[in-house]
Amino acid sequence: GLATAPSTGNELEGYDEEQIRLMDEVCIVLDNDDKPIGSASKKICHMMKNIGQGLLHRAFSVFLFDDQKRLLLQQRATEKITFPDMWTNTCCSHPLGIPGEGGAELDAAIMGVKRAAQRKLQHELGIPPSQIPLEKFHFLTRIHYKAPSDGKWGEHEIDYILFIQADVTLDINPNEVRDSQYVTANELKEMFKDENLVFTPWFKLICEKMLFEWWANFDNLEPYKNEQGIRRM
Ligand code: DMA
Ligand code: MN
Repeated sequence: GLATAPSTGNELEGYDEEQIRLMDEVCIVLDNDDKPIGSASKKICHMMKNIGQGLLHRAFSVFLFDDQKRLLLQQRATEKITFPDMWTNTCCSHPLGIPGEGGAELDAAIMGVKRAAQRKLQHELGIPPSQIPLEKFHFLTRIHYKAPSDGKWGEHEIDYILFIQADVTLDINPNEVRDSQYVTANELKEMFKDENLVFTPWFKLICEKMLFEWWANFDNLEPYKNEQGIRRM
């Protein structure tokens, strides 16, 4: 396995208690080709000193659209340990080392991230799973990216991009989400011009390289779905 730096135990001092607790979640550790090679805590996976050693884990990013094709954005809570207060796509998190969320082959991995997405859309935004059935999620592609949050924490992930169009009710978890807003593509482009708003690095990457093209082709997404390759960013 991959040698990670020993934890000194005080890395989480001063952060929100619930967010500290969530750092015990078990993430899926990957090789560069998205094959699971083990597991490690969310805390271990997000420490820059381990990322610097090559530690890589599986993640997902959901883009949820309403019936008018507006995208639901969220602003991350101040309590988040990584990327607090930043605006981003509807919901991001990790499939965990629990039954149903893993998978070595792409088809099983896609099913695993859809289950994780349903779980986290409920946890962060209070969306009932019945409003977002698994078969409504569409897998587009995977991106492999690395991004520091601050000196101590960061991301290094293979991130599964999922689209879903659904009418949902929200019951925001304030420990996760500070604000939310539906936007059109033009409204999002206007938000990017506002110097007072900060966006997560993965959301900016996905927007620059793919999102606006997908969004413009919303009614003809078939050619963009189920991409087999991993986009390295
Ligand atoms: C992690 O998101 C996943 C990506 C794609 C950055 P997150 O920090 O919001 O995870 P969680 O909600 O589990 O804290
Ligand atoms: Mn992560």
